Amino acid sequence: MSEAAAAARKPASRPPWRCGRFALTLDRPLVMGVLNVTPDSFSDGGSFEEPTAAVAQAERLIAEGAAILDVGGESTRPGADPVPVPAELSRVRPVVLRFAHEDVPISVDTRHAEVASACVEAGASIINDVSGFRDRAMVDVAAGCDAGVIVMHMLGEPATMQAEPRYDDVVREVGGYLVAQATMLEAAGVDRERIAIDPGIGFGKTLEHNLELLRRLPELAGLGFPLVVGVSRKRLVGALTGVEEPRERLGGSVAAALAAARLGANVVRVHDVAATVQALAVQLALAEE
Ligand code: HH2
Repeated sequence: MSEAAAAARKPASRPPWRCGRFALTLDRPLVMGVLNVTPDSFSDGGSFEEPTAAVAQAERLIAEGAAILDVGGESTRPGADPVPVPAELSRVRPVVLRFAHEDVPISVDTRHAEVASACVEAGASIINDVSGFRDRAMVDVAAGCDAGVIVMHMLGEPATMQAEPRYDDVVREVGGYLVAQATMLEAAGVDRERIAIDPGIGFGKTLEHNLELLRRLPELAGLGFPLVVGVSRKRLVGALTGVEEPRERLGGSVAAALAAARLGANVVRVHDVAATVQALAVQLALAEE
């Protein structure tokens, strides 16, 4: 193939995603490793609740190739109990502080402005808000710092989101919501290059809604923002495979991450970093000429 033809086949280059002191290049999919410092997360609750266990797991995820570490202190599984802010902060802040000066950006997965603010101060470079910056105080935190932000779509609240979710066209409605929230953030003073979007697989969606969102991911990738997708170990994988135990959903989770990356996801949020990094490397090599 001629050089000109090769250049023509290359995906259009995107500006980097600006996240504090990091500028994340998006010419290949990035793996975001999940660290839940919680007693009750749906797949790993209780495993990394102790600070030493949490730090050891973070080190492991980074060594396995995570390009971003996503640290959460409150489970958002359907029906989960809300966690008081001081408790959430005491779970996540030590991990953020420990990794604040490493080469991997730390993302804080929280719905609470006080937690986001304290973690950015402690060195976090990304605010990952599963409630999509609906809370004005969270918008103010984002506008007052230079962290990257992930705007995720969730229908309602974790306690009620799976009670008969309905959409006319799930992809259009989720995409429209994400663009509206991103536009609102820009108007509030958050630079566009800092904003990423996420359809929120499993957050107020039936199996069919989730599948439709994943199959039509190129439509969301075309909205002009870095696209984050999290399917890892979720109920969708269990429903398609009959595997009840979330930790045993590795094969399905890797397949979903590969598909999401192929269909336009820039960041895949996963629990099993090593297997996903390995699978993506092979997928990428096979797509190259
Ligand atoms: N999924 C979960 C939590 N945070 N953030 C983004 N941006 N996208 C997601 O899909 C997403 C998310 C749920 O997974 P997990 O953190 O493993 O479970 P829990 O909420 O029970 O802690």
